[in-house]
Amino acid sequence: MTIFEKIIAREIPADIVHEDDLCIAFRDVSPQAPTHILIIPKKVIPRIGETTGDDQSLLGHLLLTAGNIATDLGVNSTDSGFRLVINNGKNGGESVPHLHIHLLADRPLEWPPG
Ligand code: DGP
Repeated sequence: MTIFEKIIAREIPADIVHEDDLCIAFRDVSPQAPTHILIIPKKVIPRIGETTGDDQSLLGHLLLTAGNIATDLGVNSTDSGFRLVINNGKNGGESVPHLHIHLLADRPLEWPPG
């Protein structure tokens, strides 16, 4: 069981900002920006590269939820803005093998990423 499954099961604490039937979102324990939220499906999926057509609506839900959270947190404007990131595998920087979308905001973010 990954650390994220334990957060879903409330076996370890997290600063949860959203929860619904399909997903949960909480603040990253090691924030890389003043606002750093992780949006994760409750379904156990290791990474985006292992999703299938069966996950189409779930993936759409995760993205819509990320946008809604950005709105709730006041960063969904062209003046402020935010970035969504999905790390996949070793070169992608994945460290927790449970699909998650990073939502980063409240500082200027460089491009290209490091
Ligand atoms: P990634 O490197 O893309 O797999 O991102 C994993 C993120 O998960 C990383 O930014 C740190 C975060 N993280 C790891 N363990 C915990 C935890 O126990 N609680 C919370 N809130 N975040 C965690």
